[in-house]
Amino acid sequence: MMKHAWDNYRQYGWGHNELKPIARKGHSTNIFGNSQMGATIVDALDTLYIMGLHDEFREGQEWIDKNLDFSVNSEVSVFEVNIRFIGGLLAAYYLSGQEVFKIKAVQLAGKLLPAFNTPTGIPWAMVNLKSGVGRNWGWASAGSSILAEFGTLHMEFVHLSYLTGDPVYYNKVMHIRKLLQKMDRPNGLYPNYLNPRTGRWGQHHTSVGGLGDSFYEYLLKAWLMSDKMDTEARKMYDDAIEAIEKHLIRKSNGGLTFIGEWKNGHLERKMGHLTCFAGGMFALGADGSRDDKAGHYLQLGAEIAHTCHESYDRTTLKLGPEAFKFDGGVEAVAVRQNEKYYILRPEVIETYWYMWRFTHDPKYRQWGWEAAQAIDKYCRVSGGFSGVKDVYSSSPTYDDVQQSFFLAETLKYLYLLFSNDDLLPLDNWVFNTEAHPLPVLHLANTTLSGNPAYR
Ligand code: DMJ
Repeated sequence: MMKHAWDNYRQYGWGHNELKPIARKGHSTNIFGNSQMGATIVDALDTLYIMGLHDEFREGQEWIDKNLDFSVNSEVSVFEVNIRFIGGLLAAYYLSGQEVFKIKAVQLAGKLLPAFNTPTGIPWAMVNLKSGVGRNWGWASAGSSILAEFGTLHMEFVHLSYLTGDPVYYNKVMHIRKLLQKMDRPNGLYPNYLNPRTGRWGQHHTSVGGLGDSFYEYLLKAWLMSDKMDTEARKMYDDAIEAIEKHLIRKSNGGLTFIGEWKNGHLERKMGHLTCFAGGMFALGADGSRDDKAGHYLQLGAEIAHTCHESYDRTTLKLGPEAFKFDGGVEAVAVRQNEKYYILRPEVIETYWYMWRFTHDPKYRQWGWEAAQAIDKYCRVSGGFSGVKDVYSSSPTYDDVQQSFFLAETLKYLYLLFSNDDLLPLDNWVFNTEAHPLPVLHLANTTLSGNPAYR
């Protein structure tokens, strides 16, 4: 599947950000501005490496060396460029030892820094790579920045300081953390929107899915990647998860555990495909949890994995919808037409993989295999892999996009699910939110905040 996705991108979309596998041409979305930065190449590199596809890896490396240029007049998403490009380049560097990836990651990070020039230091969602001018998405509440965007920079930025000896990156993300720590949180929950001019929350919507998700993930992973030294991050994670469990996690009438969303003063009993990553997060955070509740969090992870599997199993294609409800007799099923699509997302398989690593219960491999077969049957087209618009329809129509995260995440997690645990052991590697593995840093005797001589 990886070969099919890569070869077709190589043939029809090379250098573009993504591939349209049916039209057989390049594709891009507004997260990459009008740039042609080879997002699929950068996102796929470490997967190619891990799978032993070394010729393909070298092709990608050559393209990056010769063509990847960040001085383009293009307005890109700071978050997406960070998780896909900086995360992808850093992982490729750590795995292969090739300097070019580190050099490019640092160049690109320099281009993102102007986004932090706001009255509060909370970055804009978008920045023009040439002019450095930043702004926020027009649709975000009251000109706000998004929690899952400005809160998902920590891992990559700490690694950048570690690798360069320049504390600037570390200082930027620690400033965000300090600011968040000082703020009041309604019911202990973090709202999704924060205004970077005033430092005040926008609408009090809270989500463990889109707009919130990877902020929580990075609190846990900040602790893990610091070799468990960053106890401040662990505490923030524990506090947040306790509030989430109290206010957002419920059991449906049919006994399915789900994570709802807080909106306009009430709990919306709807869960997104994106939210399904949380099963893996709970399992990953079980060890080291407060009050020795490891068993509880592993169980919660298993329950979320089960619910998300049900969301796949209750469809015609055996692929999960974008969002599903637990309301009025409906359980784990999408209701609105515009929530029935599957765009090659990884979160459910990601959770299967973490659950597999922590329990070795064979059902997770079985569920992963079901998903792999369904993707191969319904999303494979002759020019690559495409998302489908309705997982309940027996004659699906395609969206004609091969997302870069399909190669970065979905196929990587599937491959890892059927590999031995000594391939990227979780004691040594922490995966960023785009599934790019970064090594645990042993920083006990060093400081990242002003001592440039630590490496
Ligand atoms: C990926 O880019 C990342 O996993 C991100 O955290 C959420 N969305 C997509 C995949 O669905």
